[in-house]
Amino acid sequence: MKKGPTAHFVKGIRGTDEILQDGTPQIAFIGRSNVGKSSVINALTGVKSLAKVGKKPGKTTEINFFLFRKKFYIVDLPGYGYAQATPKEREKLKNLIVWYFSASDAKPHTVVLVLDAVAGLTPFDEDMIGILRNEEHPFVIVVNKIDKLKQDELLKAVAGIKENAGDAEILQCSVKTGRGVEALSARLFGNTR
Ligand SMILES: Nc1nc2c(ncn2[C@@H]2O[C@H](COP(=O)(O)OP(=O)(O)OP(=O)(O)O)[C@@H](O)[C@H]2O)c(=O)[nH]1
Ligand SMILES: [Mg+2]
Repeated sequence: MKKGPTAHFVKGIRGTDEILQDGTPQIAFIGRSNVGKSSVINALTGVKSLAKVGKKPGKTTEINFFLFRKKFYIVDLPGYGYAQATPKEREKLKNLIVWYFSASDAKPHTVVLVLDAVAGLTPFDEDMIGILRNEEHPFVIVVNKIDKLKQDELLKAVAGIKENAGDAEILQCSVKTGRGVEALSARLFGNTR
C-alpha cells in the first residue's frame, strides 16, 4: 500500500477559530522573516512543498496549521521584522503574532524560535522571548543556516545568543546540509511515527 504524506495543510486563520482548542498539541514556529521557518518545517515533515519557501518574504499573513503524523499541529506563524513591509503591514502582522501568544485560546505545546546563525539574536527576537516568558509558553531556540559559518564562528555566534537568551535551550541545524535536523525532530516530536 502506498503511504500518503505524513503532513498536510489544514487551515490558515487570522483570528479566533475552533482549531485552537481542539486538543491537538501545537508546535509553533516563529522568527524573523527569512530565517528559514518554512524550510525547517518542510525538512522536519519530509514534505518538500508543504510550507512555502523563499517566495516573497513578509507575504504570509495568516497563521497556518499543518497536521503532522496525525497527532501534532505544526503552526507556521508570519515572520516578523520584514524591513520592506509598510509600517501598517508590519503592525498588523505583529498584532496577529502577539494575539496568538497572548490573547488567543492557543496553548502551544512547544514554541520554536528560529534564528539565522549569521544574524544571531535581534531586538525583535528578544521582544519575542519576553512575550513567551511572560505567557509561560515553553520554547526552544533553533539556530538555522549553520552551514553559513565556520566552526569557530558558529561557536562564537552560539555563545553570543546564549549570553542574551538566559537559560533557553538552544539547538542548531542547517536545512541545506541536513545537519541537526534529526535531533531537532526527536526533540520536538519524539521518535513516534
Ligand atoms: N544556506 C541556507 N539557506 C537556508 C537554510 N534554510 C533556509 N534557507 C534559505 O533561506 C531563505 C528563506 O527561507 P524560508 O524558509 O522561506 O524562510 P521563512 O523564515 O519561512 O521566511 P518568511 O516566510 O518570509 O517569514 C530561502 O531562500 C531558503 O532556501 C539553511 O539552513 N541554509
Ligand atoms: Mg515562511
